[in-house]
Amino acid sequence: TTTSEADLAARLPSGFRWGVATSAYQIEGAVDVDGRTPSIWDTFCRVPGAVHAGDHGDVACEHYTRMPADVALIKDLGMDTYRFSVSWTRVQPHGRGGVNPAGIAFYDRLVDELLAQGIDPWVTLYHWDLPQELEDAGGWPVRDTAYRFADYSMLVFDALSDRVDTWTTLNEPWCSAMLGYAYGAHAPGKRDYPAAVSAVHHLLLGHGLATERMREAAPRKLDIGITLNAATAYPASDAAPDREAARRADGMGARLYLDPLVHGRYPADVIADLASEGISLPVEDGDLATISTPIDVLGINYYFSQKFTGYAEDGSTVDAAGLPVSRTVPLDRPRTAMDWEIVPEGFTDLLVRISKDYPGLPMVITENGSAFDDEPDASGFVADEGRTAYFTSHLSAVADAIDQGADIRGYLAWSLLDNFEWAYGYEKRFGIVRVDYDTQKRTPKQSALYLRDLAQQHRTR
Ligand code: PNW
Repeated sequence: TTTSEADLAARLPSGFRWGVATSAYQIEGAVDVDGRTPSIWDTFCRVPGAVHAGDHGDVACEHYTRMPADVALIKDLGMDTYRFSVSWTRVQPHGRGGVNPAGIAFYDRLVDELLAQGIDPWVTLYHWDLPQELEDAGGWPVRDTAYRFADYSMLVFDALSDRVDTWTTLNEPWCSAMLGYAYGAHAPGKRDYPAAVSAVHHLLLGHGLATERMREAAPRKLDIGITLNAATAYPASDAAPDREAARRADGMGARLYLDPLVHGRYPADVIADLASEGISLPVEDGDLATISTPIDVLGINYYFSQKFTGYAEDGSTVDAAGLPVSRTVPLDRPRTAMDWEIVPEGFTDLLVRISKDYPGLPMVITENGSAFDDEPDASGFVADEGRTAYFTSHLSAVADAIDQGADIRGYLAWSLLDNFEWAYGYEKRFGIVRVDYDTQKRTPKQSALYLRDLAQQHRTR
């Protein structure tokens, strides 16, 4: 209702940013035009069984050609910020060498279009689409990829930093490293845990190298940072094995990234856990100083939290390999279409915890949202009650965190459009705008109108 919208809007600080987010491979299509070459996602989508229904990003939302209308849509929805990612292989088709003028031209036009509509562009340099040629040379498990990323970042920075104020190096390095190299769920589909741990370090090193160089070259005061996906890991009980399982999950999911970024050291307990499995991080002299180059903004992507137990079904606390058990148990909450439990207080707990353990770092929610299976009516409108309620509860959770001292500067909904949801293909819909993939017609859902009203209430409160 209008009253609760006004109440919620009133709880958010002045200057709070409202926006929407997307990523290149999920929406652009046009994968073989203007010199773009394949990324690891183009390749992965061709692996039988890798992606739901054999879906791929060849066409996606045709954003590459429909960009001006999509920017007009963002404007119509009253959003002041648009976070998008740059496709590495459009800008630098071989993952090394000079800029591809036809490729960077798209982002040049996008930035101009956004500015003409009064929308702040927010660039994410890497949202998972590594050039296939760099994967063939070893990918993120090899150190050279970090240097290649920094070089690529500077090509984009040199082209757009005259007009773009806010920069994110990496989106969710946990997903790149673990889903990509350990669990095989994302490109490049590897299942090699030690390689994934090396990937973590080289992703963070790439972030640090790029951040140092962008800072050095910044033409004015810019906001540079990284985006992490994180969650609260709750122990299933006070029993030591459950608390230990939650500690391990939090270590691998959050502290392995936050500690080196903010404190310049990897967490000792996580290092020890990895060592017990015979795994080490390939750290060289000076790396941690580079990785902890100060950032201006920490992006947080939040979707769900989980509860962990250290007991197997049979009650034992070690697995067949002699390693401690760690598995999730349900919190018994309603779930989204992703089967992710809806846990708004996990969002509050996460944000308050980060603000206490890593003080002085402004945060922006760079993604938050949900997939639901709602059908459109005959006109294409989707009355997405579940997604709207998800936004309400999670924005309330953000307001709760702010009340408890967290410095949160804005909220970007995931996502502007229904899009290519990675291994789930087009089956899962996160958009606040419905996309009819037969006609490419865009229709704002109820949740989009809700966010528009909320942002409006906030501006005029
Ligand atoms: C994020 N997990 O991915 C990405 O940044 C988006 O591109 C994506 O569309 C969105 O969330 C929805 O999935 C995640 O398994 C993928 O915890 C997986 C996880 C978290 C985030």
